[in-house]
Amino acid sequence: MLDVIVIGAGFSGLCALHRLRGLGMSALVLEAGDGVGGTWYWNRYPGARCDSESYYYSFSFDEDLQQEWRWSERYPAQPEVLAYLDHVADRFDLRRDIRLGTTVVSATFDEGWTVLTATGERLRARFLISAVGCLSSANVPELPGLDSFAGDWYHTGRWPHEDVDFTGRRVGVIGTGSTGIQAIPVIAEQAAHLAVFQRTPNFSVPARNAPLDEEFQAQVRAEYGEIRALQRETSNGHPFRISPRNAVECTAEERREAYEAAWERGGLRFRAAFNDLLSSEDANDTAAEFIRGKIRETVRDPEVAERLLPRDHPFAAKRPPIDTGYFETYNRDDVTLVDLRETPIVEVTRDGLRTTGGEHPLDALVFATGFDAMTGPLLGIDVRGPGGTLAEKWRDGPRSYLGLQVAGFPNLFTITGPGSPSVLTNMPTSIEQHVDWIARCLEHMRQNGFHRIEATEEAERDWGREVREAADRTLLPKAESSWYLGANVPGKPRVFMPYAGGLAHYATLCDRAAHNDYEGFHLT
Ligand code: N01
Repeated sequence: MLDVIVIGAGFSGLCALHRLRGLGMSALVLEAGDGVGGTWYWNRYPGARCDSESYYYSFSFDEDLQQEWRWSERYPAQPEVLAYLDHVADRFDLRRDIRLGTTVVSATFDEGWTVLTATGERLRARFLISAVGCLSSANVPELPGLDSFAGDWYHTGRWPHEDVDFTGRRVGVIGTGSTGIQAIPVIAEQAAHLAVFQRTPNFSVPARNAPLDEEFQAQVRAEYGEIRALQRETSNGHPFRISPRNAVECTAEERREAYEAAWERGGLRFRAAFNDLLSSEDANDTAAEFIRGKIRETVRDPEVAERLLPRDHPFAAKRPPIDTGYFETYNRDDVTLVDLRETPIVEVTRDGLRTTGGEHPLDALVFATGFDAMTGPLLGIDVRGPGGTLAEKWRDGPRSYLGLQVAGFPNLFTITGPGSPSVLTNMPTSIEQHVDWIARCLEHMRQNGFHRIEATEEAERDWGREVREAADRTLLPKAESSWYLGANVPGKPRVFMPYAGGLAHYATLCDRAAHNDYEGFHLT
């Protein structure tokens, strides 16, 4: 029997394998894809790029790695992140314990975990670590008639490996989340005509991507110690602090100056312009109105601009996209915005997409429609504890203790599971924090002769309340169509899934539980 089976070979699985090896444990990683990289293996859509900046969207666990790796741009494009993860797999000789092309079908606990793969193989391990990611289960809406479509259709999260050439073709994109907003300007460059099918207008801030010069890279290398420390001290794992100023206490002129500066700097840091943007509706309104003003200034046709204005959710209550030329794309003659609130989709036809406003002829259709987030990847596996299945347990929404363990599922750890800060943070920072905690826990168990660890029902209940209360202290639950709440998947329970209390505070709580003899966990 192995010590550990890890499911998934993205950032989480690679990090976990390296760390477990360091403990002298036998570990095997099972990966459904034919390569490592997880999200960065699957998401090959045009324009796919990371919204965190390259120098900190990376591992901190190895000083030589961070000193030697060179990023070429402020935001790394998908091939560059994938090359980085391939490099990590080679550099630390991880591949010999990774099985590619291996889909896990079920995992059953019986004094250890038995994992069944799609090829019928059974593997046994004392511990199971889920490294399946938060956004890996593609959400393709069930549109009537899709089977009859004569053109090609794609989901951005399952993009083909060979080049998709849209030259001379009429393309439709459904979805204007972070993915759609990245893909739309790039597809528009290629396609003969692009129709964007928008259900909810979104806020977006310019990314301001640029090549990285050697001077900046040298400075980052010299300061990596401080940069990594800062990432661990902040609420979202980014190496910048949120301004201490409150928008509501500033004059209109002071706010305008701060927003203009943040707009010019670009990127996710825009939301750090003031301290109260996610806690005060009045403050948030000022940021939202500033961005709406930018959209009006950018989009030449006032009617199109009006349709692009987000009004139904506070800024950053949904994960805010960042873009390169997104709103400018609507100034092109070969791009049409279709407002699905005015004219909802009726069906896919042989030749295109029919809304209540008429038929849009298409040669290709791109679903940028997101994911069954946070719970979808794990519930895609039939996980069975001694008392029942995870699907039954999570029927009304996910429950966990610290997003690390689920009561009733001994020796199962979930890296960036629901109930942890995960998707509200820079993911590699959260992943390293979880892997470190799990590794220290396993070491503690070995040293003290424990074989089994399980979160208690009581700790799980209390943590569930804390997750709800932390969200309610913010404006995040006010975005009713957000995937944070599961709202994008029909029939999914509406539960705010990530922990909104901040990564630094959360890490303190995890450390405190460990320090207090793994309070909230039952060890035997
Ligand atoms: O998915 P989304 P995404 N009919 O769920 C629409 C991360 N990410 O892939 O808002 C019509 O945000 C839906 O409309 P609505 C990042 O965390 C990271 O864009 O539900 N439309 C929405 O517009 C991000 O948040 C990077 O009304 C339908 C869109 O599809 C997360 O991934 C880059 C529909 C889906 O937006 C998910 O982003 C890209 C339907 N039936 C993404 N169903 C990085 O840089 C859905 N929509 C790391």
